[in-house]
Amino acid sequence: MRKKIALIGGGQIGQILAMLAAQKELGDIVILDVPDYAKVCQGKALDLMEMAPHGNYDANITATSDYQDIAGADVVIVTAGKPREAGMTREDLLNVNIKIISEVAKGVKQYAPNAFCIIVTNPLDAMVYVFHKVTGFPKHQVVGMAGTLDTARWRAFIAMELGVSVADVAGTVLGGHGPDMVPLPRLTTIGGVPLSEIATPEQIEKLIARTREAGTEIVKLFGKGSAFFSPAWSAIVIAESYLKDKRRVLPCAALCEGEYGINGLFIGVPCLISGKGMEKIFEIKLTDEEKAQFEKTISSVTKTVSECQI
Ligand code: TXD
Repeated sequence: MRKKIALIGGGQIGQILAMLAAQKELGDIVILDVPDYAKVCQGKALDLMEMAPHGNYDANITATSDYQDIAGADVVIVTAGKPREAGMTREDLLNVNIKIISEVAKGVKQYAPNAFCIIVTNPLDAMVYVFHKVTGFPKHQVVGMAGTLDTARWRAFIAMELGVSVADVAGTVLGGHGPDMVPLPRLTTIGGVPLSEIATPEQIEKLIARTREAGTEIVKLFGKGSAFFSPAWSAIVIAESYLKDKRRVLPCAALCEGEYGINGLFIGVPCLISGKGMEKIFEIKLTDEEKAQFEKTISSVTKTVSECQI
């Protein structure tokens, strides 16, 4: 019996999610979108079915606007919401996306109460908080996808800057999905060699700045809409770890209840993603400087969450 993956939102990221989940044969896929867009999503689903012979994957891919069709989903990935336009901050999306995420949360709670849920919609740290609040799901069942994207960007920029393979760049980014996220150069290595022994302090500062502004850099190039290839793959990495019990340790927005001295906030931290969902949060012993940066991102997320009227 194949697993079932529900993609709530079949737009830019949703369509790539569907393609990647199919190519990886993670399960059958149901794309859910608003009635006005459901037919387009049905076209995308059919198009992906017609790609299967070349892609050599077996998956039943459908689209709907009826939550009954996501019944029993094992994984739910939520991209429903408005993306940024040039000049907008992620927080500018707060009020419009709170309404959408609250509606989505009610539908998921009713029809897929046991699903492992990966929230993508921005402002991410607030939207995963809202989804968790409205569903009342246990914390192991809900994560936000941002850190896996921010970490991929951090690693990609380092590889581009230093002319090395991305495969050998290891590191992580903590905190909120915003301009005060916390890349950790101290814990970043290239083939085991500490970043600080290969890159100059100026290069490291440039890499941190570019990672923090990576989303905005793409929004500016697009003018309307935001990144979709890298966010899609970053969400699939989490879904795959859950579905295959790969036990990856990935930076996700998880509900901290005491970890890092935080209580009741979703924030980007290293998480063990297993067949049980978000099984465990790993704490890193941060230096005083890293702690100060982490405090800054926590206060930004706290401020955005405090503005969520649900
Ligand atoms: O790292 C991250 N978390 C971010 C997330 C990285 C990039 C993009 N980030 C955010 O994801 C972005 O700011 C948006 O809030 C979401 C989705 O971005 P995407 O680029 O996929 O936006 P689209 O193409 O507008 O797709 C959104 C879809 C679209 O098809 C709408 O019709 C649908 O969401 N939508 C809904 N579906 C179901 N139910 C409701 N109520 C609904 N409202 C809109």
